[in-house]
Amino acid sequence: MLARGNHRDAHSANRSGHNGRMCPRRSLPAFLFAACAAAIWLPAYAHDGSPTARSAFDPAKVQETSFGRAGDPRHPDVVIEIRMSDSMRFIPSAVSARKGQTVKFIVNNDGKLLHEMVLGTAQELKKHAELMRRFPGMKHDDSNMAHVNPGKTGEIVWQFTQAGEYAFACLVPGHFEAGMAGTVVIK
Ligand SMILES: [Cu+2]
Repeated sequence: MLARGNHRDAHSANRSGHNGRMCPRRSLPAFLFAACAAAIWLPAYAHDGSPTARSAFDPAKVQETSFGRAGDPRHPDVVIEIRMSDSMRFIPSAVSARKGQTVKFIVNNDGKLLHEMVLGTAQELKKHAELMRRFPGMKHDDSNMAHVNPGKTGEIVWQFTQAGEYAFACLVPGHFEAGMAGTVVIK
């Protein structure tokens, strides 16, 4: 385990005491759904959602989910580069890693449209996509996703704590439906 005091000290030195985008609502268990619902019903959710705050990893606030948890960006075991394009595909669309590994996904947007990579279980992603269809303007953000503007690069650092087959998708309305999805196999 990390020495929490040391971590916090390093943290505040780097970030001038900004406590990042951590939001109490993240502690809800069904967090994919919760993040979306919170964004719809509680507009204040987006108040601290600056993209740079994503780097504020705090092990004390990491939530275990059915497909793992946010990983420490300073200690990835594997780096996987993923490209997104307006052909509504991820390249590669199938990736794998081993149980327990922290994977840093470097996500490039080669297109002219906004794309995003959202990690989850196939079932959760489907539910989330349905919400995005019903509320196209809604904001959603969490450590299992990266919204990437055209020509830019984003990242997700995720620790897969259990073996299984997981998924990722672009949930910009219409994109998932057009086939913009992939799989992550954890052995
Ligand atoms: Cu997309």
